[in-house]
Amino acid sequence: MKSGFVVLAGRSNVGKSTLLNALVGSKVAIVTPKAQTTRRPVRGIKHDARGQIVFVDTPGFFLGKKDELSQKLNASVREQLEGIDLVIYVTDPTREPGPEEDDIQRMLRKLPVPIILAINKSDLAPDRKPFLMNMSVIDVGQKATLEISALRKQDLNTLVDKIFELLPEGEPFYPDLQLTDMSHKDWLEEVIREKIFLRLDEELPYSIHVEVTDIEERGKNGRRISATVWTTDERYKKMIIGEGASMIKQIGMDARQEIEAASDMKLYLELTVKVDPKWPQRFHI
Ligand SMILES: Nc1nc2c(ncn2[C@@H]2O[C@H](COP(=O)(O)OP(=O)(O)OP(=O)(O)O)[C@@H](O)[C@H]2O)c(=O)[nH]1
Ligand SMILES: [Mg+2]
Repeated sequence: MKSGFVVLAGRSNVGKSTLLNALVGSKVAIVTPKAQTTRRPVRGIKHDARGQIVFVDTPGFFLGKKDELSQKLNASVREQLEGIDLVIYVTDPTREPGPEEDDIQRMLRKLPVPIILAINKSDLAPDRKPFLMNMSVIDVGQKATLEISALRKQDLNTLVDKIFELLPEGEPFYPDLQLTDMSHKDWLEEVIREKIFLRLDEELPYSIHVEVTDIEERGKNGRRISATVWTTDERYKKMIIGEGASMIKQIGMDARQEIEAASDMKLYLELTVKVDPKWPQRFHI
């Protein structure tokens, strides 16, 4: 049997979390079209007759901002690259490779483990991928270069075959049915944060953090969840709540729908928006 830790690394928005979910076969990580969606190094476990792969999703490497959260996210990527067995370097041919790509490549070249370069979004038409050529000449000493589509689940079998080829022999790390290492509370916070990211415009999501404060069982099939949505500015708080609380209601409905569908329970979700300019300092990954 084979087993090992495989880190998904790459800049923001290339599709690392989409790929994690596709490889595990279940929605473990949240996905949005906005940069810096992933904040925690979520693990997703793939069980296979050949062995077990523990995929580690990382935050997108991001150089544009010098704020505290971005620094922590970048530090987390570096940390996750230690003590692992393999890296999948995910790239996106729709966007021009910037300084982030150079930085990631410098980091990867120093690693003592095999690398697979996965050029994602192969489902898109050629005119949507003007930087495909730039991606296909990347050389970080990788063992293989593959074009895949995480969204359409194309060529993922080839990717998994290659991973098993390169993984060391070993015993499984997690029991058979476990698909993630995330706690239920963390998962709830992530789902709520995803819904906020999807509803709100542009920069606002980055100033938001969700904290589940209470989970209370209500009878046999009911549950009441209280969560605080932290933001850094009074102005943002107004936007999250919306006219006549319309935005926060909508976000609550979106989140409730997904959580109910996943847990088969009736849910009462109570969201409170609070301001704390210092939450990024309190944030632990
Ligand atoms: N067309 C296409 N879109 C994709 C594919 N994979 C991901 N996407 C889209 O790309 C966007 C970003 O996807 P994520 O999976 O959140 O990207 P990420 O790399 O995890 O981003 P961060 O967590 O911010 O670092 C979403 O809108 C996805 O739907 C793909 O194979 N094809
Ligand atoms: Mg992500």
